[in-house]
Formats: sequence, structure tokens, C-alpha cells
Amino acid sequence: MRLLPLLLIIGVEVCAQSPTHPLDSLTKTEYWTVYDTLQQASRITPDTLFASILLHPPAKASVLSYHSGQPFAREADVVLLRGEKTFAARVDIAGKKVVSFEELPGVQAPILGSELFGEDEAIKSDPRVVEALKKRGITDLGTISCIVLPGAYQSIPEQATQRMGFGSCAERHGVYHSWGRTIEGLTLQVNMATRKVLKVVDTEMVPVPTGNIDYEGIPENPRPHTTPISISQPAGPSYKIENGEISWQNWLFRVRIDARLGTILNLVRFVDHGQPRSILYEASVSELFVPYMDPSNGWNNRVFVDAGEFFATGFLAPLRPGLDCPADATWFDGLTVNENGSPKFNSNQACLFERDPESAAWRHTEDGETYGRPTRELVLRSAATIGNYDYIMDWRFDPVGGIEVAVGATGVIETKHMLAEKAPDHEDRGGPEYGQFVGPHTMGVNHDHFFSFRLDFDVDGPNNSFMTHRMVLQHLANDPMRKSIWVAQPSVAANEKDAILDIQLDKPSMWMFMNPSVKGALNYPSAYEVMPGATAKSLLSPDDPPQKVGAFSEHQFWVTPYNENERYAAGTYPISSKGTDGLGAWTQANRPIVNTDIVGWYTLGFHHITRAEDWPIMPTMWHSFYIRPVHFFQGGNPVLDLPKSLSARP
Ligand SMILES: [Cu+2]
Repeated sequence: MRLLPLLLIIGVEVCAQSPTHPLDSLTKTEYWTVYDTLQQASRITPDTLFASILLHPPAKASVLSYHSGQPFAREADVVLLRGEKTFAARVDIAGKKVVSFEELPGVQAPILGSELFGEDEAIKSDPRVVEALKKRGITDLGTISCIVLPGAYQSIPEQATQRMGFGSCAERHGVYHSWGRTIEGLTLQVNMATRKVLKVVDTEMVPVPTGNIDYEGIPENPRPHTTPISISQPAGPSYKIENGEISWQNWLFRVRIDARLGTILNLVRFVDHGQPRSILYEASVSELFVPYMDPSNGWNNRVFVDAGEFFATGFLAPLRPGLDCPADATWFDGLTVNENGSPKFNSNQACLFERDPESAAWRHTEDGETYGRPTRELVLRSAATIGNYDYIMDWRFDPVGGIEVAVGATGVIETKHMLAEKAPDHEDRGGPEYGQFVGPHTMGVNHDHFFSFRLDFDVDGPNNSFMTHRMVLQHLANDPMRKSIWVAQPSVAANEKDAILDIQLDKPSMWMFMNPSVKGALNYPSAYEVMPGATAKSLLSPDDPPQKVGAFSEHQFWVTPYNENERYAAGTYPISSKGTDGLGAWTQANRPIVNTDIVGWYTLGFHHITRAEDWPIMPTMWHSFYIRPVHFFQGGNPVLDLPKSLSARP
């Protein structure tokens, strides 16, 4: 048992009345000020819906020069939906003024919950749908639920002028939820603003599978000989949270909860010889891109740009103590906006806890004696649930100055329903396959998951350069012992296109953000490396409309000059994007990136050919990458002096 620390009782005042720092999350009072300011400026009509209220990030220079107690500006970015029209507003919260308000022609706001689920009645009262269901033997529409999903790219002409959604229905009779019960071959094109079904596409009749999908009801089955395990931290955690700043070991950083991006880390620093040294100004996920790989009706529109398309309802899902995080973790609550403009309280949006990875920070055995020091980790965790999928997202800090960034994918895979009960015999499987059978008449469709992480490195200050160490073959013509070695070739990327990188095993390189003005005792510039983990690149053709929107997935790494308007890797409004906003478009300018404020973008991705084990709910599968110092600590290994016992407190 862990003792409950005081922090659990206090909680973390993300939703406090007044912000204490320019990078704090918007407070409840500030949400209401935004609402009242727009209302008093007559910008809210009875048919206005709020798609989002986000903190407008304060100017970086003002944050870097901020001292505790100083007054600071607070602004909010607001997206409103009125019928089919999208409006963007900027509100000065302290001044209670509308700074800007404009209609965005041709732009679609993110989809709202009332649109996702609110078309059910309109769809089920359409005679064409009633007929199509009757054809399938379904006359009781009470157990049928229909939803619409956004199209993440423009695939039909109506999307240019109308707020279109792609609809489908599911038969929920006898089960708790509708995943795995979709009525195959029946799809709808719906104007979400007018609630009109524009088109019904009915291509094939496939019975709804009846296999068990209720993972909730599976009885517990304790594994034999499983004994109790306990983790104890009797003196409470060894991190502190003061005025919104988290300190642990030598780390310092801030966290805020953002409706679109989830947890955002700010001002990540490491105290070295008593001095905080800057590493990252800001770090967060920036966008997701999930294209499915089946050309049939109802599947060729399934391409999701999850953060930007769905964020009206909030990106994060509540974490459950004892499941997602230790019960005595520190919990961060957050706010999103209801469609009527009022703030919505969301509990347990992130958690913070220490853990023992049961491994050594370093070790060595010499003369039969083993030396070493145990390490520990500080984990900041959140989980996004976007429709069927859940993504657990970790920022894992270690005492060595490293951060492992990890994504665990779980949740329910999307399935297509088949006339065939199971796969053909192995010897008959020669042709292209769009998925794998995961249950009777149930096929998990092939798809990808891509995440773009935005990493605004400020290594020892904002002005950084991006350096690679390429490892290249060197032939040794006259060496009696060897014919070849590899050598490291350092080079600094001059412009953005020099820093668009892919992992190539035969052309390895180290990717580093370095400060050319800060050199240590060994005369190397202070640097931080981004070490890729297992990842993937998109195989879609670059001229495929979805790929134009999710262009960030074409490469593993990008570097851009800092621009406060470039925050979302697939653009600010992906639903109506034609690929003219986002990393692929920005980097065409090939801007200089030497000794200036630069931002790195890491693509974490994986292709997903499903398996029986992924059904009816997928075991968590982790992918990660690692950020670590390189010549940042030129006095040597910074953890030689770690305590020999893990229980020792710093
Ligand atoms: Cu998947």
C-alpha cells in the first residue's frame, strides 16, 4: 500500500480561478470572460455553437522574460460554428475585448458531438434508409444507432460548400456498444448543418456478425499462483508542484491541459550545478493521421486526422486510478468548452507518478564485484480516446537528462463485416488483402497510425541549430588489419529541406539540436538528441488527397523555424484542408534554420495489420522515442553520484 500523499488531497488546481503564469491553462473564470465578452460584443447568436476555446499561446519572448508576480496578457482563440459558417475570434481576456472576429470562408470547424451523434433521427427517418434496413430484415429501428464522421479530406464536391459527414448505422441489439456491429454496405452522405441526408449508397448486404464483443462482461480469471505485489512510497512522492511548476530530481517543467493537444509541456529545464538550463520551450503531440486501406463503400472515406477533427469534445479521456496510474498519483483536471460556450469540467485528464523501472542507471562488474546505481522515472501520463481507439501517452523523465516519449495504442479496432465466416485456406491466399479475420465474419481492416510530436527545443536558449552526425563508410586502402571502418560526419542543416529526415539503416545518423553559442569544457556545442524508435512512414501516394493533409507522415523528422502560427502538423482546420496548411506545405519555403529559434517534429507511426489477438479489444501496444543530452553535461556522466539505494530521497 502506498500512503496517500498530501498532493492527492489537494489535487492540482488546473481549474483555479486566476492563472499564476502566462502558460497556465485557461481557468473557469477566463472561459466565462471569453463567453461574456463575445456575448456583449453581440458575436453570439441563438444558433451559434462553440467548437473550441483555447489559450492563445503568449508571445514566447514575453514568457521567457516573465518574472513571478508580474502582470501578463491572456488571450483566447475561439472557433464558432453558425450553420455552415465557421468563425475565428481572438479575445483579450484581461481587457475583455474582442481583438478579432472573422468568418473563414471554405473552412470547416472541427466536428461537434451534436453533429457526430445528432444525425441519428434524420438518418433513420429517411425513407431510403428505412428501405435499405428493411431489405436487411431490420424493422425495429430503436436498436439501430447512426452516426456521422468527418471526411478528413475533400473527396466529394459537396464538401467544398457544405458541412458534410459520412454516416453509417449499427445494430446494437443484445450488446453494450456498437463497435463490431456496423451495417456493412450502407453509407450515407449527410449535411450536418441542415441535417439532410443527401445521398444513400447501398452496395452490398452482409449480415451483422453475432460474435461476442462485450469485453466488459468477461468474467475475471485469476492466473494460477499469482501472488500479491505491492509498491510502497511511504514518505510520499519526491516530486513537488509549486505554482504550477513540477520539480523532480533536477528536472523542472510546467504542464497544461489543452482541449486539442492534450498535455502540453512547457519550460522543460534541468538544474545543472544549481543553474536551470533550458532544454524544451514546449513539447506536445501535434496531430494524428489514421488512414484505412480498403477501397470499398464505407471504407474509402475512413481517414482520420484525430486531434484537429474531433477536438471540440476534448482530446483526453479520464484516467482511472489503479488502471491507468497508481491510485496515489497526482491528478490533473482540465476544462473544455460545451457547445453552448460554457466551460466543461473534466477530471483526471493527466496523472503524475514516480516508478521504479527495476534497472540500473549504470552498472559494471569488475574483479567479481558489481557496482552501480539504481534509477527511477517520473511519468506524466494521459490517455486520448478518439472514437474506437485509445492512446496512452507518456512523458517519462529519467535522472540522466533523458525523456522517453511513448504512445500505447489500445481500444477497439475498426472491423468490416464479411459474407465469409473465416479466411480462405492458406494456400488460396495469394491476392492483395485489405485486412485479417479477427472473429467470425469480422475483418480488421488494414490501417496506419501516425502521431506528429512538436518539440520546440531551446537547448541553453532559443537560438539553436540542427546538426546531424552521419555515419559513413571509409575504405582503408593500406591498413594491414582492416579494409573498412565508419566515420562520423557532422553537418549543420542550413534550410528546412536539409532537415527532412527518414530512418535508413544503411545511412544512419544522429539527430541533434545544438546551441552553437554554448560550448563546454570539451569545446563541443551543448546539444540534445532525438533518438527514433520503431516507427513507420506513410506508403500512400503523395498526390492522394488524404496524404496531402497528413503529409507529415511521409517523413520521420522535420525541422522548421519557430512560427507561432505553426502548431498543428496537418494544419489548423484539417477537415477542409487540401494540404495547403501543415508541415508538407510550410517546409516548401525552405526557410533558414541555422542559429535561430527552431522546432523539431517527430513522426511516430506504425502500420497495423490486425490479428485475432486484437479482438474484441486490442492489447496495449507501445511505441516510443527518446530525447537525451549529448555534450550537454561536459563534466561527464551526470548520475555518478546517484544514491546507491533506490529508497534514498534526494
Ligand atoms: Cu490500429
